[in-house]
Amino acid sequence: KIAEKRALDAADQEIIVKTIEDGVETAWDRLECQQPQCGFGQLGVCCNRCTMGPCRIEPFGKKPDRGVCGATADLIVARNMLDDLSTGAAAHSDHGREVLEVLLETAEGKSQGYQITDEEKLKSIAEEYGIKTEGRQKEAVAEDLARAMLEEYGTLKNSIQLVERAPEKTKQLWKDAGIYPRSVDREIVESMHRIHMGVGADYVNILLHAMRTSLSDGWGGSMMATEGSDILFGTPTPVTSWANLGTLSHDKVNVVLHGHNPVLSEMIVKAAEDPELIKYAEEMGAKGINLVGMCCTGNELLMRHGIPIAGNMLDQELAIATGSVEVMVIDYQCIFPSITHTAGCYHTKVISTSEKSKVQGATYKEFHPETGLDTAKEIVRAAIENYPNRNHGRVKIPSKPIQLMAGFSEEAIRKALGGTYKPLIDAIVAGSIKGVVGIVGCNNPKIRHDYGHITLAKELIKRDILVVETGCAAIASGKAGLLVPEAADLAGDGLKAVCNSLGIPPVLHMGSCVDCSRILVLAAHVADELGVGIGDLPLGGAAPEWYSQKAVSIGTYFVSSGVYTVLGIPPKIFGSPNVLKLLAVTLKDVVNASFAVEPDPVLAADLLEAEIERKRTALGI
Ligand code: BF8
Repeated sequence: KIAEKRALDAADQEIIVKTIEDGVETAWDRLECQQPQCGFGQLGVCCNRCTMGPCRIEPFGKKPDRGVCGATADLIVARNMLDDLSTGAAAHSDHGREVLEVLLETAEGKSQGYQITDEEKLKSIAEEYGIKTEGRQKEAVAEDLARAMLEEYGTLKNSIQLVERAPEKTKQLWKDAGIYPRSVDREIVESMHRIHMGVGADYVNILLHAMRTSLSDGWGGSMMATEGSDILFGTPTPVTSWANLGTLSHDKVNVVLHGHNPVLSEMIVKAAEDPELIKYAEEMGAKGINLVGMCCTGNELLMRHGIPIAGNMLDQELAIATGSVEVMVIDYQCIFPSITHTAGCYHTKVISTSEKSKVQGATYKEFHPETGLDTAKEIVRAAIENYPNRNHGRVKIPSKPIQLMAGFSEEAIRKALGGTYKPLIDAIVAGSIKGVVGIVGCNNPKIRHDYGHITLAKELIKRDILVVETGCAAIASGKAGLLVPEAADLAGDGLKAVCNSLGIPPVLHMGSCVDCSRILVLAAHVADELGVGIGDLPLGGAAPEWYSQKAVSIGTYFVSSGVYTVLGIPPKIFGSPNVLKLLAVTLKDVVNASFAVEPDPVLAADLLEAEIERKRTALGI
């Protein structure tokens, strides 16, 4: 019963029961211990920014109505939101920077194990940047491009090249609103400045800067992470694989790759193919090495190599609780600080690899691109050596992994459509596809694991709305069997016919969370073909189970780009009716899109469908 309440997926439920039997604490237990959670915090009206505080505002119109410095609820809520959003934008963008640093080192011949895989993409992006490509070695072009992209982080030219990809009408809206992003780092640093006590005191101005910062993430840092990764590791093409905790193996060495940056996990994939290490695994009594992904680094590997994915954010503790994981390798983001505590209940070793993300109790193997492959081999070796410590009597692995299809990069979708978006546009005009919704974001123990994602996705495809997904939402759909062409049977007649004719699922896995940038590029291409702005298209966004600061940034750059976005978890803004009104209503006049909050995924589908119909009517279709 408890397991069913906590998670939708049968494989997850099986292991939740095991955590209870084994006495292993999970996020669901910790959420229970936190009840009741602080109401001031939930409303966003507490401020802990300076030592005159902490302060909190009485949310029902009584005193205190100002902090010691005089900040109102509006200002406190807006500042807190900008703080969260900038943290998220920084996480995405710093990940992008690391990818570009590896691209640069690879171009200079200084990295170990990396190569430039997608020359076509290298060339086309270099051309966007005005870098000469003809007659030049790919390494020389890559070096110039990596430097040009890294320069975008602190550029003095007050614009980011990739932002140019946005449709003219959309960019004009940003210019008119004064939110055109200038550089990646600058917007984040300026956010930190603006939220310092005694700087920004106008909540509207704070929120406009939040929009600008989010755009520097979506069309800047995140997009650079995606493009840099594609150049280094290949642009994804459709691939089939498997999902859920059943991807763990009873008789092979299990290595779970958890985190976000593919620069580490790609090397582990190479290391695990080393015949010497495979032989070593056999000598240690295993039948081989089994790599599985988790969260977004798992998505990166799934998209490019078809590496099976064990689960999304709330599966990290469950994977360990199967008792079958020799090593969980982590880089950064979305890793529970208690992961080593969980691992301590079994034989699992947690190996942390990033100087930015050390975890107490983990084995630390600092990862550098110059020695990338050697370090990756050391990690795989450590996993193999831990295999004899597995207590097979304590192992429980769900029996049935679910098949899925992933790899739908923007380029792959365009190719599946025959090289242009015209067939998609025709289908939308004809009404066989009403519109497209991006379901993105996390898990959150406040919502039954995957219930929000799956219920919403099913509702939308039933209504002939094509769904594109990234992050933990996409993994949820993989576990639920929505990422296979046969899932088109669950779609409305129009969408079903389109999926069947193209041989694609009705829910398309577009990648990791930084790959939400792929959704932006797709939207920009469609808008350009029609000569409109993104805000004119019948699109929607949703984050039914979001938890992270990164999701605040994604949601805001979706809305700022013109995509109406429904959140399943209330953001911490309800203590300020003015902020609420600005985000849910006023923004429509600024960027032709706004936020909505709707915890019930069926009602969320109603909202998204209604918005899509409104946009269709405005387009005259
Ligand atoms: O970057 S969806 S829980 S894993 S934050 Fe984290 Fe959320 Fe998952 Fe990927 Ni994105």
